[in-house]
Amino acid sequence: GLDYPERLNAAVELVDRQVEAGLGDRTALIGNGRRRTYKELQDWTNRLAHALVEDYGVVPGNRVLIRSANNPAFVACWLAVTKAGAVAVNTMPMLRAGELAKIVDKAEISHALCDTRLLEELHTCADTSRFLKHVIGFDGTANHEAELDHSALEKPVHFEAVDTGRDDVALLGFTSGTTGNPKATMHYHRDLLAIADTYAKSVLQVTPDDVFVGSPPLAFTFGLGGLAVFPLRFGATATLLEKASPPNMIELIEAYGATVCFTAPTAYRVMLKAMDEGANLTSLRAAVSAGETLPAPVFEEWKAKTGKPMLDGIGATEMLHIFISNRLDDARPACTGTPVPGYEARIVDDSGAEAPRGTVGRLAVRGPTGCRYLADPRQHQYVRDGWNLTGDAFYQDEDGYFHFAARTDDMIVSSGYNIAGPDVEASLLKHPDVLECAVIGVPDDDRGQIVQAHVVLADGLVGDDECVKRLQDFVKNDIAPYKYPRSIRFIDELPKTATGKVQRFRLKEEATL
Ligand code: 3SK
Repeated sequence: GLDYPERLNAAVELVDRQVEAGLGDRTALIGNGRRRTYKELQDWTNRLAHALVEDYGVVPGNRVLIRSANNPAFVACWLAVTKAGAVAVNTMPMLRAGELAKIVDKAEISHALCDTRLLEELHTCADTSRFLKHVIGFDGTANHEAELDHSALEKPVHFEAVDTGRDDVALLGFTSGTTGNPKATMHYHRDLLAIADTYAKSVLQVTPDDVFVGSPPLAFTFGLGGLAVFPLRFGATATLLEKASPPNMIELIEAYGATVCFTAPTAYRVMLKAMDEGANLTSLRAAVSAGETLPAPVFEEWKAKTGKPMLDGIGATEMLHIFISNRLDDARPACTGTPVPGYEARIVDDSGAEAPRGTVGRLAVRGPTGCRYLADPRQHQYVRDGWNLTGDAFYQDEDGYFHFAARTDDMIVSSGYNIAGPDVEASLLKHPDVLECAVIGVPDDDRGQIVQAHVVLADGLVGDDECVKRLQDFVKNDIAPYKYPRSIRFIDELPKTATGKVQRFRLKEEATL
């Protein structure tokens, strides 16, 4: 159940409990070509925690930034910070000094643990920071246990975890900023367990035999859940990739017989192609797709080629992880599924009243995790009467299943028609010439807005007038003709956040006809 004891430290529950339960010799992490057992991870984490407390003066409540690609050292550092009762702030490796400075200021970061390959930008940020006083390097490539500036190896392997409360903040998750304006969300020790004990337990049905693989950064709560919390909570194995391209994921799936994959639809499309060339992905029993809408053709092709469903789901950094999802034995195309047991969801209109079935409105959700912004006046806009109001427009069908319509800011109003940008994207993606696309509304004197598609063409194709006409005719025949993109621009790649979400706001900023 989710009835956690009042005194609770999430890192203890994720690692020490597995050792106590006799799983110490099982593999917890695979990365940099090496396996680490639960016992090794426990020892490593404890040494790091000693170093944090004794050599760097970390005290409970300190905010500690971690900067690294996905590797075992990242996980060990995160667990050590949590065991020491500090608040982890996990960050993407590609952030620059300016972006890091915003996080450091907002979260009042006192210490930073950083892969030595990524120190430069952090030092630049620390040079002018009034908060960040300790920048501590670790070797993320380590074939030995990562040391904090070489101070952890000599420490004892036993560490008495700080006696945190279940409602103490353990993690600050920064939203990845599809709107360019990041916010910090606070999550408690119990939240970290609740996402595993709801979604991972009842939807993924994780067992100690599972092997996880995936692309989302650990710095994004989607990745932290999928590639650390979920496997560790159930004594399973996480494989970690610093560069999680589809070929690298395929290599791990084949090498370790991975059973659960977390990635985005674009990567699954590439994996589907690779299967035609012989890639063997039969070990996967759950292919989780989130972060972007899953096009129905990708879902269907995956089903046809593997005999297994893709698990589309929606989560949010505010909610920590996935709260609506398809099920392994009940997955429908072009559908996000039903609330994860423990969560409730409904569609509301502008006044906050529940909308009738079939009506597009704002998705509201509540459950064991929820939004608590750190010092942000937008808190009351996001949470009303205990319901978290997401930025997504959905509708609920007659059977109670939830369907994505658009981000609330991706609805396009053109000549009085409401057009959901993702509908047009889904249509364009069915055309073989289109590799990826993003649709936005751009201002138009006659129509208020018109639909503009930004298209990445399949290899070798030329974006000429004929191609524009071909794609427009295709959409007119495929969905209601008023939705067709009156303007099409061809680009080499779509602007994306570090977590793979398309930044439509960037396209809007640049939009000219
Ligand atoms: O859908 C998302 O963007 C998301 C965010 C945080 C955690 C999990 C997910 C799927």
